[in-house]
Amino acid sequence: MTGAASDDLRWMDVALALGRRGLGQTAPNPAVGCVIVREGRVVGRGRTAPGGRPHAERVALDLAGAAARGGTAYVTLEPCAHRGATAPCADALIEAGIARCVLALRDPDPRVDGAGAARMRAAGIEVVEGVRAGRAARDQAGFLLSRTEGRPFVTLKLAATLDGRIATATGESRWITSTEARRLVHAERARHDAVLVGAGTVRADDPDLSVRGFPVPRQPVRAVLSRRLDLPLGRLAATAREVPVILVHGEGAPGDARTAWDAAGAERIAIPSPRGRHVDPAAALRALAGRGVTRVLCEGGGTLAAALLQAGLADELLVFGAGVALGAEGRPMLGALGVDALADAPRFALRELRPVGPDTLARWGRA
Ligand code: AOF
Ligand code: ZN
Repeated sequence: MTGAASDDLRWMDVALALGRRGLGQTAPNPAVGCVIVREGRVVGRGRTAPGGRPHAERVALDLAGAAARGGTAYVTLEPCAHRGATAPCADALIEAGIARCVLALRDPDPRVDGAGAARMRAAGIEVVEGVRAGRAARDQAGFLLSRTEGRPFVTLKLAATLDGRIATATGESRWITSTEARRLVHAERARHDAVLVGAGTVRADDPDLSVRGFPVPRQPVRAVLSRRLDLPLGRLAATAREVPVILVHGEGAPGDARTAWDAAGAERIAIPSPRGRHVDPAAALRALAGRGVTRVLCEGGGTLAAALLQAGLADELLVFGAGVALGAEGRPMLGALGVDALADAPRFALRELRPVGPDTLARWGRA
């Protein structure tokens, strides 16, 4: 590998690390990172601001000022070519006198889609594309999926005993995993745009689903799937005006439940749910994407988790394991999957395995 190429990889890694810090904060916009380097020195750096604007390049250019002239900009996504509230980033880079632009991914947004790179080339900037494209695509999978497939990236969180149980036969489940594991769940919530649960979890746990324990610029939306909207007005209703609650329910949900949740300040999306007992998770995810959600952390319960797995909608699994055994009488972490042949079983590849306090955390990606 040439010196220049290895420098490009190194600086792109810095830009990627910066961009990742914005995950969960920028939707519906992507979490982009940008580093501006001149003569081997960083003169500007930035990431997409919470809320999605200003864009990463704007932040980095403002920091660099005149020092950007003649420099190289490393950007994890193609700079935009469309006029939003401010001038397009491609134009801003040209104006600042950037000599070279290294980017990881093309922006699939139809307003950009190659136009940012083309505009910079036409202005005489040397543009290098595809550097660390794989890593960038993994980091920005939520934005890419929402633009290309109209659905968010889905992380499925599971926490279970050695034998895959989540509660005793009597339903006792607090606390199987450690405080360390639970703290990590809050950090994961902060990296997603929405936390999603099924109606059964709301009925059983009356969860709050917000990020607690450290400050976040933006709390994730709390989303619940409930065909009949037969949910107790607990913690979610009490706090719906502070942190958004979106209820995705069937068109047949009764009027009094709708009125009660509307009065609490929750948002509702009614979708057709003709077959079966549950809201179709694919339709629900599309509805959430339509509300600007690009990354979803599903925290259960077992029925929704199984439905997502069955529909091939779980992109990443986050499995916490506790050193506890509950045996066959314990409640299983997944509902029925309808798998007869091993060849039909959902399969994942291990991405990360580490201890978290006395527990383990395994991160699994698509095989
Ligand atoms: C960039 N740098 O940091 C981000 C970009 O609504 P707007 O005007 O903010 O534009 C949103 C679009 O801009 C979004 O769909 C994506 O294509 C791009 N996001 N582009 O150059 C950034 N966040
Ligand atoms: Zn931009």
